[in-house]
Amino acid sequence: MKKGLLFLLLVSTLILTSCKQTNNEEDPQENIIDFEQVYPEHGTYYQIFVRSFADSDNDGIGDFNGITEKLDYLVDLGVDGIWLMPIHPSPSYHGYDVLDYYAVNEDYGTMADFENLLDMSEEKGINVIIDYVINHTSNQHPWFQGWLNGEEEYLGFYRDITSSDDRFEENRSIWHAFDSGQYYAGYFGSSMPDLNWSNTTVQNKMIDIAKYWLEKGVDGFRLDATIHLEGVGEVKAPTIPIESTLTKLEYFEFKIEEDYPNTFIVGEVWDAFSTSSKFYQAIDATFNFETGDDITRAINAGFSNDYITSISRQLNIINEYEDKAIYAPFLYNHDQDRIASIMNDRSKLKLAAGMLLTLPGNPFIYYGEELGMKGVKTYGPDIWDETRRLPLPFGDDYTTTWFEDTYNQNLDDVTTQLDDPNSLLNVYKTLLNLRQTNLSLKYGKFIPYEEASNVLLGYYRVFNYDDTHQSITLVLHNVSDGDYQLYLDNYDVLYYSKGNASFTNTLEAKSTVIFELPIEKIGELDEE
Ligand SMILES: [Ca+2]
Ligand SMILES: [Ca+2]
Ligand SMILES: [Ca+2]
Repeated sequence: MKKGLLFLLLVSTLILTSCKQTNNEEDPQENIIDFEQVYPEHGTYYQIFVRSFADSDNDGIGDFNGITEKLDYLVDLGVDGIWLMPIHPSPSYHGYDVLDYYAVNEDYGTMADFENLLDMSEEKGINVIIDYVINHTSNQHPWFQGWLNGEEEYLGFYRDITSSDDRFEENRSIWHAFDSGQYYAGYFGSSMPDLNWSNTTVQNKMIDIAKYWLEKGVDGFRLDATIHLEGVGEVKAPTIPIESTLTKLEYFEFKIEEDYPNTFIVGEVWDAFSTSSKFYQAIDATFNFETGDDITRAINAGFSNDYITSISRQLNIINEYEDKAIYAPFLYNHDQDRIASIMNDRSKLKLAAGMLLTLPGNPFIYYGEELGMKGVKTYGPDIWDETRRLPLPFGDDYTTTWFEDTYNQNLDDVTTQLDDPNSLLNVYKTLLNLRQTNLSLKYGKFIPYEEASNVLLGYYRVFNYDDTHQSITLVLHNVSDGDYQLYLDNYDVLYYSKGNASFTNTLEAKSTVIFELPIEKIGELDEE
């Protein structure tokens, strides 16, 4: 009896298996693959300054619950993840001088509020990465206070030298006096002492902190000031700062991924791409600080001789790191003037969005960019970058009031722009949602368009997974001030920045069009 039953079970299993195989052969696309599992670290990110984003309890300051209650705005916008600028207790408004890496800033809420934000984000399919200030602490951090007092536990946590030391002469301004004839390193000023990354206790402490937040459910980190870990003048010659930093970072990433695979780590290496790309040796991504200027220059000049070749060159460099490397373009961030202050023209801003959000990798959007928010540095005794980090105008009582905004009084708020089909916000929404549903735009290879010119910037995005899942798009930007006549096959228009219905083979001045191409075209382009 038992044998007979087993036989029957085996036969039915075989039948089921063969049915499945037959189906696959008939239609390979039936074989559904969850590409978010295949490429778990890919997606577009939205950078949030928590203090300025959304206020849930009407104290004027943005908070975790505000973000949680506005998650639907982000889901609707079509981003895949958020990067929260520093969330830890800090004596400053910006938080880049951390007092306690294991706690959250009470201005922003409680740990329970933060954990709830993580839970709700996961439920709604939004990844969360947090700013991790690894180069330095606050000078009020217990580690630094203990180190100053000469407590044994903190020996070697920071760097100290005497003026006779040759390191002091190399980069004099980063050394700050703390005792007669003794100095400590603080690249960003005396209130932010640099941790000594040559010290293995410090390295391990920083790895432990990362794991603490990963255990809570964050999906990764934006590493602050990554290039300064072993900065110039901070480490003694003949040590080469970048190589020394890369060794430390490689260990950091290795130890983290050992326990938490698929952690997304993106570093701030504010330098030319030729330098920042070296960090792909150690971490998943570094922000591309050239993208914003390249896009702005091409749009403002009305032409570019090298935009496409420069991106191709950059992608070739990082592709040497294979799957691990993720391109991370962005326009501008919290340390820079906002793009709407650089180009105050809706068509130009829509074109910039089209140029950014059709690039490979993980594009980052700075909160408010989707509205055309303005903001520039203010030169004053007390105010500096606050005016680049102003309250997001939601148009409801979530809008924060911690800082008076004199730059965006005439800007249409979120509520108004959502109702306006021609708004910049709706352009971001359309592009981001298209990118989420189109495999080529999200994951595809970047191949320059052969008919491109210095006013018609163009590229294909080609996705070919095992020859079973394929998609191909052609992206064209007219950066000039005149219309551009296209002579193309009757391709499907996926997106036109002037409104899909109005596209009639004329690509208007300062506009973007995206076509879906027939799969057969892949054979011609994807011949490697
Ligand atoms: Ca609040
Ligand atoms: Ca340093
Ligand atoms: Ca990773």
